[in-house]
Amino acid sequence: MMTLYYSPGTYSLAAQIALHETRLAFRLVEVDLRNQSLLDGTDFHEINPKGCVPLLELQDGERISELAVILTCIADQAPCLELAPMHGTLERIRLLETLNFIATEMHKANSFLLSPRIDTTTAAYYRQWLRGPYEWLDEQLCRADWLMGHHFTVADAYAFVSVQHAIHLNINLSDLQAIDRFMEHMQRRSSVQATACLNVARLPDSSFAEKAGSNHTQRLSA
Ligand SMILES: N[C@@H](CCC(=O)N[C@@H](CS)C(=O)NCC(=O)O)C(=O)O
Repeated sequence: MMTLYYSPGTYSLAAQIALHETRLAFRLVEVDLRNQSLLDGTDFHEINPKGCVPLLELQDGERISELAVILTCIADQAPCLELAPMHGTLERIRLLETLNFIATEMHKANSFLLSPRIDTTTAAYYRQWLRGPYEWLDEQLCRADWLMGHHFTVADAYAFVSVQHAIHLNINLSDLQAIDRFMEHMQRRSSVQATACLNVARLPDSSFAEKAGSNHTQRLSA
């Protein structure tokens, strides 16, 4: 059975959604990121020297880090479901391109905004800068229901959690209607409902994330 090391309210939710999509059995192990330990006191650094979640442990004990890679790996566990296009196809390359974009342009920049050490000017700059990647996301979603076209893939799970974080961090997405529609589609998927990730209150605390009462936020916390 696969094991996912995760922390509530982090991007590891995307890996949980993808695991639910495969309908394969998996085990969740919670990590206390602040103390860098498991709940039983085990030092998390011994499991993942990077100290980051998510971390996926395969049935044979191999451990995989980096969410974009974890998502691809999860999709490959259930190839018949086409959560990722087949190896050797241009569609596969397009998926990797998209996962990498979310990882480097959205996920990382969102992480900076969660730091209590970021000053208000830099935070405002990041909030403004992050509009670019989310406008790109909106343009992609104007063309089709799902990020890679007419079929759900693991990129949608990553994008969904990225939008949740952006809303929590008070990045203004209210005019991006394709994203709005996409979030509604995602929330209807049983994999998303199974993760209980609709509870925005479980997102990490941030000194800069104002608890905005936007439509998005209300829907996410419903
Ligand atoms: N490069 C990693 C980054 C993962 C990451 O930033 N994880 C955050 C939670 S979303 C984390 O574990 N942060 C460690 C900490 O806050 O101490 C990936 O893409 O998976």
